[in-house]
Amino acid sequence: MADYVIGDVQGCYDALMALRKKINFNPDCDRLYFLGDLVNRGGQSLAVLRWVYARQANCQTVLGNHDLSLLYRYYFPLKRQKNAEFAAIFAATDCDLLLSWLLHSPLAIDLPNALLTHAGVYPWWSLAEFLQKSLWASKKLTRKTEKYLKKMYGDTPKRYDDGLDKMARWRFIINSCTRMRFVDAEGNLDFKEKMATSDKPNLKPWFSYLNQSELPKPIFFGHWSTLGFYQQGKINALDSGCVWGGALTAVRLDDQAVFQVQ
Ligand SMILES: [Mn+2]
Repeated sequence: MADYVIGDVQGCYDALMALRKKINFNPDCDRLYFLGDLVNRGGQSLAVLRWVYARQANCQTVLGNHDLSLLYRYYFPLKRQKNAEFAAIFAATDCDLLLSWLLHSPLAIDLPNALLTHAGVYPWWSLAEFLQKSLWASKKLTRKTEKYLKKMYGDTPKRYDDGLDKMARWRFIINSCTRMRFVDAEGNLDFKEKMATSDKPNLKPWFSYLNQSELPKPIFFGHWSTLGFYQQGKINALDSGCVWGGALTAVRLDDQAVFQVQ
C-alpha cells in the first residue's frame, strides 16, 4: 500500500496512464492525490476526469484554477469560450456527475505526512489558519455555487485582511490557493510574473517567506510549470509541465521516491 502525490495532469490522459503503469498503481490499496488542474489544454480532459472519478474511493484532487474555470463555464454557459475539451465534457452524458464530484473537491488536503494544495499556502497564515480558511471557502463554493463563482474572477484584493467583506475574503482565498506564485514583502499577491524567477526585487516566491523549521510537515503543490519539479527542504513543487511537453511527476509519500513520465 502506498500514497502518491501527482502533479498537474491538465488533460494529459496518455501521460497519466503511463504514470499509472510506472508506479504500478494498485486500486485495491494504493491512493493517488492530485494537485489540481486535472483538466484543460492536454486534449483528453474528459478521459482524465472519468478515470479519476471512477476511482474516487482511492483518488482525490484539490481544485486548481483550470478546474475552477471548467466549473465556472459549466454554471455560466454564456461564458463558454471555444474550448473543444470543455465542450466535450459539457456534452457528455455523465457531465453532471463528473462536475458535481469535481465541485466537491477540496482546496487543500491535510494528510498526516503532507499538506497538499494547488498553488500554495499564503505565507502570512499559519497552516491551521490556511486549513480553516480553505475549508470555509470550499463550503461557500459548494453551498452557494453560482453566487460565489460569479464573483470569482479578479486579481483583488492583493492582500488578506479579516476586515474585508466576505466575497473579497473568499476571492483572496481562492486566488492564493489556486493562482499564487510571487508575493511581495508586504504580503501582496502578484499575478503577472509567471516564470521561475522575477526581476522585480520586491517579489519572492510565496514559499520563500515560510520559516521551514516551523512547518510541521512538507507542502506539495503544482501550478508553477516554469518552476518545474522542485524540492527544497519541505517545499515540493510537482508541476513539471506535462502539458507543455515536459514530464508528469509523482512522489511516493512513504519514501519520497520520484516517478516521472515524459
Ligand atoms: Mn494552475
